[in-house]
Amino acid sequence: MSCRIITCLVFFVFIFPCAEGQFPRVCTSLTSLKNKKCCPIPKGFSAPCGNDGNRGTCQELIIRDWTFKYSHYQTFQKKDDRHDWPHALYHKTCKCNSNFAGYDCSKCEFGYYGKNCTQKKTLTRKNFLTLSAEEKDRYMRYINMSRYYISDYVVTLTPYEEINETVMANRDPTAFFHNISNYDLFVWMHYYAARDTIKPHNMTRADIDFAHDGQGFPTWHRLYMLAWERTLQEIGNDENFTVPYWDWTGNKTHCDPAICSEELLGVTNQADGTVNGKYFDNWYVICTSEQTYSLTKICDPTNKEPGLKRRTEKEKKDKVRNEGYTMTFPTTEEVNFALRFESFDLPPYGKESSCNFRNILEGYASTKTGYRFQNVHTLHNQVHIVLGGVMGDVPSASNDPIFPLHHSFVDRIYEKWLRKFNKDASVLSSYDAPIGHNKDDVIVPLYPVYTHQQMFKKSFEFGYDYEDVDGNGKSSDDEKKVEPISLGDCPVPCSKKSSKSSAVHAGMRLCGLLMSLLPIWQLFLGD
Ligand SMILES: [Cu+2]
Repeated sequence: MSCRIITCLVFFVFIFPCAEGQFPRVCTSLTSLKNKKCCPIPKGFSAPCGNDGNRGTCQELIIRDWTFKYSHYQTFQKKDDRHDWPHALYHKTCKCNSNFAGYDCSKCEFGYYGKNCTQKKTLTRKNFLTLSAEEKDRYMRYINMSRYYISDYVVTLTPYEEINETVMANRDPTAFFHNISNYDLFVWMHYYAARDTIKPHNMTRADIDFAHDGQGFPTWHRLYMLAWERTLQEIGNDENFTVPYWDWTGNKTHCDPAICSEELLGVTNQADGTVNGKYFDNWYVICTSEQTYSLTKICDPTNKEPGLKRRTEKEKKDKVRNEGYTMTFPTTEEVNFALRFESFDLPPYGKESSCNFRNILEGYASTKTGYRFQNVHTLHNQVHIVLGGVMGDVPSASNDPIFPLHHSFVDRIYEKWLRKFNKDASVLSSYDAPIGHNKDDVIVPLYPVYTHQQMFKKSFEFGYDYEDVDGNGKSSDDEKKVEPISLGDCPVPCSKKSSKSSAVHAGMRLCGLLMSLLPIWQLFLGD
């Protein structure tokens, strides 16, 4: 049955107008690129950006000046296409009014609906395990459909410099842009953000990642998940659909059989690691580590490898024995440990930082001590490693449809933190985080453009909520222990309560001094 549906879909390739992505196809004509303008006329309107309907105007694209001096990672500025994205191709884009959104202002901002985008709705992301059989299947059905619906975004493997030279010589650039299915677009965007620096001169640098290993990890993935969810809503013609979350804390070494079943996310064959199931007969992967290993060119998403793999139980045991990895899923206690940290992130705002929420959640700092040590992989990272296969390789991880379920749960933890501590984007560093991760940096390569700052807001702002998380970030899986609770080996933040006692004042000053020395101390402890 599933095979018949798939075969049928293969013969009917749909052109479907959805997804946030690389570049809108409509903006890759010679005229558009020559004018450095991406201001399309939406369907049903007669002016760019739907200006005749007061939806938006074509304006100068103002993003943070990518040539400014960052305190870290300066050496590769101007040498990686992503630094100037999307400004390398477009200087003018649509700026949408009120709740209108999208590259041509034909859509609504996240959370808004209706013809005039005035209807606000809050959808609930639910626990995958508590969904009805029909709802569970719906997720897989939409994911599967998204493999066969061609996006109205296109991707390019050509350096922007070459595109611009072609355009200046009045030659048609359309051959540089490739159609891609909606699912593959999301796989490719994750790869694109996470890949190593390639250009120019075939130089590579592995420690550049626009989505991971830094302050922007939660915000990058929040936008990515919202865009992916929106795409699935459009494909399913189901505006109430939400991506469920997979609470992996209830699992030990295997993915829960209620999720990883024949009917849903597939069963791992213990002989060779291949994933089998109703939706996996024709599964394929793109941009795998083997394909991107040489690092000399951008991955070609049309190069498809059949099948999907996850780590077998034997491979898990070998990894424990040979490399000392923990091959069990993280526990509720570990999640709650991360949620004790009021500091969102600390210098150097990359994977070396200690004693902060972001790096413990991402999984580079210990869930026991709070400190970063090499080869420590916890929470988010640990789940990727235990699952293995493409999930174990950051750039190609989204090839596994379990990725959105995992990241929906990671986003739920981020949301609990936002509600618990009630912080705004002023806690984000503007200059000292890795490139692509600073407060005003653009979230590469999701288009239209959003910054990390814009994604540092509670989920209600984007029209969604999590089942069983209240307005203060509390949920049934919170720790029951009463204060004081341990922050591992990390210093306890200084008390903010004022006191007239001079001894208390002196203590607070000393505490403040020690806290300010923490980043320096971390540099010694890090690698
Ligand atoms: Cu990721």
